[in-house]
Amino acid sequence: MILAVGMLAGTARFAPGETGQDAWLRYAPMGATERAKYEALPATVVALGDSIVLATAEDEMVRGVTGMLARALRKEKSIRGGAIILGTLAAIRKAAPGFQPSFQIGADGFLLFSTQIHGFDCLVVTSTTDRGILYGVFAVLSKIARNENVTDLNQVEQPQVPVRWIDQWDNLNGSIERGYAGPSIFFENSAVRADLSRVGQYARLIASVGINGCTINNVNADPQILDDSFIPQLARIADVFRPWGVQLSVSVDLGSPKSAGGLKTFDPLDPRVVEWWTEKVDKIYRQIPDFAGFVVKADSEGRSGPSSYGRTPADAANVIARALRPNRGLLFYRAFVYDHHLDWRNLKNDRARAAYDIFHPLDGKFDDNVIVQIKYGPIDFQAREPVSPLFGGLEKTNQGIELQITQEYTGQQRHLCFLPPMWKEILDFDLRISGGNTPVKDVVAGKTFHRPVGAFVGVANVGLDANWLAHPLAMANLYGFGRLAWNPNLSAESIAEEWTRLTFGNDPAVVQAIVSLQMKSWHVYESYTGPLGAQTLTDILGSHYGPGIESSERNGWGQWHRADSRGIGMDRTVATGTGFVGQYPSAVQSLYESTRTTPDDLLLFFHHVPYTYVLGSGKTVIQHIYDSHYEGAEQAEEFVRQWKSLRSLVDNDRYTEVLTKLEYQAGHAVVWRDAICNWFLRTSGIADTMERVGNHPDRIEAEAMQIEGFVPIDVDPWENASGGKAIECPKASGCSAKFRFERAAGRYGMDVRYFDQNNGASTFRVLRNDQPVDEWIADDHLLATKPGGDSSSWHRIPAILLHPGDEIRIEGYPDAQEHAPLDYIELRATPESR
Ligand code: GCV
Repeated sequence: MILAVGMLAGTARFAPGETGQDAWLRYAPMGATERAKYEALPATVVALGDSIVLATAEDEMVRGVTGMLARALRKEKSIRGGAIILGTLAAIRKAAPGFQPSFQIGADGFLLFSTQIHGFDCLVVTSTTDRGILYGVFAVLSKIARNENVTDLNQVEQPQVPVRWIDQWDNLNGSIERGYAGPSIFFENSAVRADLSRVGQYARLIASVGINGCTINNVNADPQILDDSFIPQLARIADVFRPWGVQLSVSVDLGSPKSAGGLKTFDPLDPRVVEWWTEKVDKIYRQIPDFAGFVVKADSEGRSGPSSYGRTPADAANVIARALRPNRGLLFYRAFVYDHHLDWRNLKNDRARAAYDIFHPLDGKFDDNVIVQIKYGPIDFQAREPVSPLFGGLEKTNQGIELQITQEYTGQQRHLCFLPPMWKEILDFDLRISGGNTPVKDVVAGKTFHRPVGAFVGVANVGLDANWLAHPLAMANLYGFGRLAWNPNLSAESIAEEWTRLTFGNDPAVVQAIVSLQMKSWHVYESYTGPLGAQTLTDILGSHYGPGIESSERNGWGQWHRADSRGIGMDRTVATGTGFVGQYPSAVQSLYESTRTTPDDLLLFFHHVPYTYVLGSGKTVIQHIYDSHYEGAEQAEEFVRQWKSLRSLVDNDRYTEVLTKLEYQAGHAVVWRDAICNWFLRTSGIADTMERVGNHPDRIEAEAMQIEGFVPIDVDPWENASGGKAIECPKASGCSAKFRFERAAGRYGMDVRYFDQNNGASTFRVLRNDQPVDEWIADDHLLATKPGGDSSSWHRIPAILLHPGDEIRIEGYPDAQEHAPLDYIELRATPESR
């Protein structure tokens, strides 16, 4: 009873049913003490102008103040008392001629200024543009939500990067490539959705962190997006974006003039193709006057491209860019161009070289409204990669950095992986171009080479799920991307703290615990999925999710780690390897050319070494692989304990959702740990000095139990099931597997490891001496149709009292194509039983 009262007291501070839909813009009501700080805040808001963006800013101010401070904020047309004043510098000077702030504010920047106007105390939110004012309003409301002071303000904020876009990889049929949170908010059934309310909410969210453009469709673009009949539909989305200052852009397929336009060619230099693009772009601007531009993926992963006609990416980009230029549209050309049919037998081949080899020789050949969009690393959004050398190889070309918010290779929003710490390492990395201080963040902001534009692009892939990204804590990545695009000098920790306060409130215990979880999460994820720069050792041919160590080898995709019985890693040195290291400026080359100076966490990206190679840490490579995977899995388990400390401090909905995800993650970390450790043990033949790998004294393999109806199966690849085997039940009436408990009497935690496919929902039951203990249905939506590393899951029974001789029976009842596959159970002695 006491517990129940405590729980109520804890949850009462949250709105019932926190779905996460409002994300960091909840504007949750404050307690009286927090509210007191804002007593002097004016009770009216005056918007000096009538643009649609200014009206949005005014409405947002009212929404935030009424939501958080439980009091009205009156809209007035003129300054007749103390007021929050929203207006451009020009409008404010007109209304209050004496107003002369001594700051320069550039595009999208804003000034928050407490001052007297006509003798009244006012809070001025101003900019040179209405969009800047909207950003200023969000900044004021963020301060209030974080319980910061908003009196005596005198603060200028200027974005460091002019172009801050989100890319979505939504398909017109409503699915999302590498999207993990439900269907598209933009499309369904080959059309723009009738109901665009989620699009409006999304525009509000991204605008609040300063995003000014959004590309709504997959870079693997469907040419239908440019159909004349589709343009009015795109215009509907642009209309929904516009009040939030977000400009619409789309991805286009370079083959469109031929595949959709009926021409016999899509050769970018053919005059008919030039004309086709010009007319198409004109049609778009007639209906969407603030259209932002296009994104192009070409000559990559099967997409058509200029190489079909012997033309270069610059030829292709410029033709479209020239059509966009009269309306100030931008053309993003992705540098993610590579051959995925490389000969893996040739040790000099290297996919990592591709972007630099192709784009560096074209430096200076791109028009000024082209931005070359470069993934942060030379491969593909791995949990650890060095920065792309192309950032240092384009001095006369606009560049943008592409970061991935959707966690394609970093746990797909089932694993917690807060990415700003990784992005910070990339952004802060000093390329030392010509020996200078040239961090990536300055290069991509356009500062280093004095370019007219620079850009940040984040691939977000939010979906219709109420909380946008499926994992309540994953939204910190979307927030963090926006904040870093605005100001790459912010620290990851300060971003985590801001986000947590806005999303979960200001309770210090909550803030401390969530920030700590977030800040550890990337390293933890990396440590159990393939450290030392070997890349994420996942199934690169399929889901990019569970372990798939050999999937990267012996094929043309070029994500090789080249592990064999003697050693591991790609030799990318100039002296003996692929020469990739030579693409960096000379100071960085000398860092990576030698094993001695390469940091441990990138060693295997740059060098092939024997397993016995001794790292800077003093450990051998093989022992590091074992240790880091065990430590990572332990820390994932620790995340569960840490989260549980917030039981009464976080609303029940989000508490439960996060707990379920973290418990699953802790289980999947064990799958990763065992797969990688067992594979390397078998491949290298070198034992774990701590004798953990391959030894599981608490584990009872399903295939070793006494089975009735179940049949043993081999799991492929073998390392993704314990002992390489599992059991399945082909009988509709159900099967059982049992064993006798022979250890000391006591309470034991029982983990049942089973496979949860998405083509059925089997039922499992656990019985002790014929008495039911637990029952569950395997109905998670994991991306797998067979037993393996993607579908492996666990069910935890916290404490079961056992005596020697007890019979434990697991019953499995298949459903559809899922045959109640079972791997093992593990009995963990609880503290009482020891
Ligand atoms: C949209 C990786 C992903 C693809 C993605 C591609 C890209 O290969 O797995 O899904 O395609 O990158 O960025 O173009």
